Amino acid sequence: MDIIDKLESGERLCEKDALALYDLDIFTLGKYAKRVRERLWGRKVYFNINRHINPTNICKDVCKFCAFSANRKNPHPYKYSKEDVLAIAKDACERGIKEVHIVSAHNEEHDLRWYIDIISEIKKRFPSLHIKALTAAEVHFLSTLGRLSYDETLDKMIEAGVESMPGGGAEIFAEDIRAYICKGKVSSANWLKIHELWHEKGKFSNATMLFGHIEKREDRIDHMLRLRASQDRAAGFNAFIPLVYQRDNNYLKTDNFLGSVEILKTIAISRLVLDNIPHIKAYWATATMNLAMVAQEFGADDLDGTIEKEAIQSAAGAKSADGQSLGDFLDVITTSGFIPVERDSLYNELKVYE
Ligand code: V47
Repeated sequence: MDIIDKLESGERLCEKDALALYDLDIFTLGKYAKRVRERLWGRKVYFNINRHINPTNICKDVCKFCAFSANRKNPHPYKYSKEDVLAIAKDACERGIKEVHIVSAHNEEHDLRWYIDIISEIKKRFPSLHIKALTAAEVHFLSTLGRLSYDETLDKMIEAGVESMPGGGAEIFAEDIRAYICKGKVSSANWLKIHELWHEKGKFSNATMLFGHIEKREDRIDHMLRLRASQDRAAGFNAFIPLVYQRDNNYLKTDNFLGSVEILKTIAISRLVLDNIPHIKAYWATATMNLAMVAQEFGADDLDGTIEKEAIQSAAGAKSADGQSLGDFLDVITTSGFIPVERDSLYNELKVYE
């Protein structure tokens, strides 16, 4: 069966098919990705009103792509106190923000106890805030530091009030690339294992992929297929988030910087390959707002949120440091022909802006 017949029939795509999709022209590929997106979500595009909090940038690991952590190129280490984090959460809650997204560097002074205290306190004082916190990379780091199993760490997170896990730290699963760009970070197998354990506890999470650096198309497809297999084993990924590599102020040099067509193709392919993950997020902080709008026509149905403060990608050159105002966000979505839908962190619809 040729690839177009397979797309027409909706049959599950194998590795060879997925790679062949890159050879289709962008409009043919887009047509099929859009068809899936519209079957699932019509013209709706989801977002939430959230606030990112990054408590420290002091990190024991050295990921070559990271411009956020304090190092020779970023000589500005910081560490929030618990009071700092609580003040941000209070301010967010008072302004109607629904989710705090807490991710950080791997700092030995901030152990699991530190996060558990702060998260339980946020939950106690501001019960309406959904807490999305701690990537699988952090779970691995905190478990190792505290000599706990992943299972014990995840249980403590749940007890403290973490409701969902973000998708960071996945980077690219191919071991040779991973060893070069983020040596020492959680392994691909353990990243997947942590998410599967989390899902088996009835909880949801996201999955990212960092692309546009030294990886090849094959590595992106391999990454998607490992996620699809994991979702088959223990479902719980709500969204796949392809993060476009930002190249400023870091140690990962590449000549492979991607153009818009390759980015859109990758988003479209993810929609077609990941037939068991409901949402594909065009993360505007790395894709840019303009390309994120176009990506809605190529399979993406989610735009993350208004973000407010973004420290990780903006350190590497993205124009996302101050988030988006809700008004601007809604205007751009509406004028691009989509229906903005404010969602909560678990994709329940809160408000449809028709
Ligand atoms: O894992 C670091 C990425 C991630 C760069 O789950 C970079 O809803 C691009 O995971 N260029 C953390 N990306 C952020 C993250 C995330 C963001 C938004 C929503 C969700 C979610 C998760 O940031 C890291 C890493 O892959 N990152 N440096 C860079 N130079």
